[in-house]
Amino acid sequence: MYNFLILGEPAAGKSNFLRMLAYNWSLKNSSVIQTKTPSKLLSQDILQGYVVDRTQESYKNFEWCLKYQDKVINIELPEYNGEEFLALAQSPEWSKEWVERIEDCNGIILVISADKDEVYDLARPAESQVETQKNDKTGKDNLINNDLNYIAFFQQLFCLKQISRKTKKKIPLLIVMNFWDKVIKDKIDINPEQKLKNELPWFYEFIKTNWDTEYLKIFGISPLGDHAENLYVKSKYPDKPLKKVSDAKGKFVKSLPTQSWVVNNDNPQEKIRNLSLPFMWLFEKVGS
Ligand SMILES: Nc1nc2c(ncn2[C@@H]2O[C@H](COP(=O)(O)OP(=O)(O)OP(=O)(O)O)[C@@H](O)[C@H]2O)c(=O)[nH]1
Ligand SMILES: [Mg+2]
Repeated sequence: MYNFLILGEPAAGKSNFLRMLAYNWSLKNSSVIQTKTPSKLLSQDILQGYVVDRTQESYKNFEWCLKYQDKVINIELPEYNGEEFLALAQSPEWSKEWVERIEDCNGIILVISADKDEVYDLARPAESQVETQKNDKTGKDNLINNDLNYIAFFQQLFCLKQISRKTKKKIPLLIVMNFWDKVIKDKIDINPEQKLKNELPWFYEFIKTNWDTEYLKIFGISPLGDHAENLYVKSKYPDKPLKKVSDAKGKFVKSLPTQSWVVNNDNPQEKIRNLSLPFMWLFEKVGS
């Protein structure tokens, strides 16, 4: 059994990513097949074209039984509200539970919004999603604090996992830059690694210097795909949806298997319609 930790701030898109994985892994021609899925993660809402709402529940682990290249892989992945991660990153004192979670984990998935300015708009109650306004950036302070939060978190993790410059442990760290559909729509010519460097420059340098490069991988992902921005949480779906909103929902549902995609650093414009790709890397690293 592998214990993977999924880390991400509130509204980083963890839950929708997990739901789309659960859906993709239920498809016959998927590279990764699940033999048992946590039922909570097989979301009816997604199948009907609704986004999964922000998580209210506290930390809970879910066990997935998977098959990849004829090998059985059982993994545990948690679901929780991202506030918990934020609180952890901002506090030097970790609860016993979190210390154990860190000690037990064999791999880490860090979900980061590739669209920082708007992430806090998404974090607001979904009503305001109709017109996603740009944050009137209150200086660069946010960014700096953000960097320090991530660095502080990984510093603690290094202590708990006994990682030092001399004794680097080989724990795979997968960083996914989420909402890549927005990056492509904005025609920003950048790859996921450069994006991470732009968003979190101190953290980027920190992690590049201190993590074993063989065990670090950065992808861009769009679990909800090209229609994401016009999809709604079920309870917030407008009574009289605009045409683009009802169209998006219809198109999303009609070809659900091809909605999610991933990009790599070599060719960040090419949408690879295989959401398993980051996990395949993780499975290979964790088994090696
Ligand atoms: N553009 C785009 N937006 C997305 C995508 N996936 C999720 N979102 C948006 O991001 C919001 C937050 O996603 P969640 O999956 O709830 O985020 P989370 O990390 O689970 O948040 P917490 O549960 O609060 O920790 C959603 O309401 C969607 O509006 C995507 O692939 N593309
Ligand atoms: Mg969530």
